[in-house]
Amino acid sequence: MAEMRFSQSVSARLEGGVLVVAIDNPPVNALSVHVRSGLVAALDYTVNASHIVGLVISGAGRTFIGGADIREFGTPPVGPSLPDVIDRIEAFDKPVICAVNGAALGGGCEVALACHGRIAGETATFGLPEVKLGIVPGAGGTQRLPRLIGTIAAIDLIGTGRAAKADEALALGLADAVVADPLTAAVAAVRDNAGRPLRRTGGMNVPAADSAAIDMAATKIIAKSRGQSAPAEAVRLVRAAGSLGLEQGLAEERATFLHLRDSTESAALRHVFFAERAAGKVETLADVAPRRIDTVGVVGTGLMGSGIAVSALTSGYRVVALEQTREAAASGHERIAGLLDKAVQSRRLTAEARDACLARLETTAEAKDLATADLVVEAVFDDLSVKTALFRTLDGIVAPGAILATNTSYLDPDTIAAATADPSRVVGLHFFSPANVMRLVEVVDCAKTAPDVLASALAFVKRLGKLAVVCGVTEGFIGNRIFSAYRREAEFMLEDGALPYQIDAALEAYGFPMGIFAVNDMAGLDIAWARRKRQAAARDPAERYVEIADRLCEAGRLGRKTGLGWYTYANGERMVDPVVTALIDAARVKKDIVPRAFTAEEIMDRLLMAMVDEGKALLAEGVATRPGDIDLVMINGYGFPAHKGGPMFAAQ
Ligand code: 3H9
Repeated sequence: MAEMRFSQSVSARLEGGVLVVAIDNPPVNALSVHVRSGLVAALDYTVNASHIVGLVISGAGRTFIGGADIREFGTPPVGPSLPDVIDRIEAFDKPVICAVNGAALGGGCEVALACHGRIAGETATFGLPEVKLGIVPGAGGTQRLPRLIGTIAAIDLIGTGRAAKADEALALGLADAVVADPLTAAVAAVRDNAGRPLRRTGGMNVPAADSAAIDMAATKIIAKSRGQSAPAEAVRLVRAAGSLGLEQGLAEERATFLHLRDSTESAALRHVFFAERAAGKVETLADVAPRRIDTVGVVGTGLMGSGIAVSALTSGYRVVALEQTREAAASGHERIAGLLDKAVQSRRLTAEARDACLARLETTAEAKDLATADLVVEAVFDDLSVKTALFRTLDGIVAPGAILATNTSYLDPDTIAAATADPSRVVGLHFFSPANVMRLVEVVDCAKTAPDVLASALAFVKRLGKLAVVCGVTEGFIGNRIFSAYRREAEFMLEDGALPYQIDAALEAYGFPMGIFAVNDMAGLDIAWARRKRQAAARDPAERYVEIADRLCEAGRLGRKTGLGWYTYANGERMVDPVVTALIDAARVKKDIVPRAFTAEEIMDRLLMAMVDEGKALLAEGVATRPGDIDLVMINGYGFPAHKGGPMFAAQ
């Protein structure tokens, strides 16, 4: 039978008395207004058609339904609303079964929950990721999911926003079956259920659970929420499902959803969502094909190099890791294998996947073994002469089409590129440590980087599952330049009257996992000290310079590794140290500064302004492309709380 069309994004065909509805709203089949109206039209059509026994809902392409259309948030509501569509599905007299071919997220999962059965394909995923957008599910998710899978499992899924793969969904009772061809199975399920009493999730009771275990699950979510409202609200609503009736629970959920949708927290997280999708997109590269990368060379297998090697291995690349001696290569192999073992222990990797990774790994002390690499990433000591010498050598070894990437944090990649005969093949890949864990990579578009080399670097980072932010050449790139500016401001406040613990407390209350002085202690104070000593001769004597960090280092206080830094450390705890307070006092006296009191608000205002001013400078210089890119770097590399949207967003 010919295709029927219910709206611009919803069509259907009849298959033996079953109306097979397809949602086709690229890119992710979001529940935009014409999808909602199309679903209602399909239900209306079916209700009056005696020859149709029921419906299957499916999604075209790789996704089932990616959720509500986030772009519609903030625009005037247009009916039918999603909760109304979903209530209609659940109450429908004929069976409605969904064929979940891919991701069923947010509103998409809520549509699935309201169906009378859920057949999953092998690549299906189910999740309610609303908390990641600063909201709670708003179309029944917090009320129907606990009825189907129990309160504790629902708190975990909704409170974290994580998605469950098909097998887990089956084990939880969220999917009824996992099959290779969900559409055919769903059509059969509609026929089986026709004329029988239907299983309506909203009509079920929430299974009883131990209240201490519920408390524990809730506490775990709230402890991780770093001051965000949505996770706690989601947990409250899921728990309420056990005591409130469906109607009252849905009303409570709707009110909370609408309130949070209009919050700054949600606006910030939506900004982050869209900034992430925009990052790494370079207009001029739209028609540029990336080069093929199968084998990745990694030079240096220290903390950074081994992390990069692990990332590449777990993403399916073959890796050749180079060290200076055979002994160092053997320890590098051990370090990489150790990281893979840890991933197996924490269940991020299966034992088989680890073995496959190790089979793709070669460690060597012979530079010529890098000849087969399509991309070489260096992670050696951050010294210009070391790096230029290395690039000169690599240039003579790798194939003409191979790409050379530097992981420098502060050196000028153009100078490094100039050591090669073909600087167009050089790009910066600034990973953050530990590279197998941290998502962010600053992709540095050097003066002579060829467009297809940049496109290849972006494709490589994407395949690693990481977040690429493109930036131009400047000392410290986006992140370290902003970090330096805000550290400078923190040190000015130190001299003017604030103490390290006060500044750290203000940052931590704002949502940073750790204040700047505690972070410096963790990273070690000696690297920045060495850089300051190198730069001393070039420093403008009229520029304000705070010497306190130098005095700390001279006193052997190099951070956590020495047990002493901006704080004293004992048994893993940081404590205010009167010796540091005395050093700070002495620095003030030396400059005739009379200390004054700072409020947490003033501290945060000044730190934010320092970040924003530097961010604006980076945009003006063309180093950063969009304010959102700067926000992503600070969120993913420097602990800026995502629910505040990053410094550029927060400053608006
Ligand atoms: C919700 O459902 C609330 C309800 O409870 C209650 C309502 C009453 N809307 O990520 P990608 C765009 S809240 C609009 O690169 P992938 C995205 O911007 C929602 N647009 O693809 C990008 O656009 P562009 C809960 C969306 O294949 C393009 O699609 N749902 C939406 O790597 C491709 O995106 C979520 O939070 C959307 N919902 O991953 C799920 N989603 O090409 C959010 C994506 O112009 N989405 N776009 O840059 C995802 O997690 C991933 O997009 C997904 C596909 C896994 C689906």
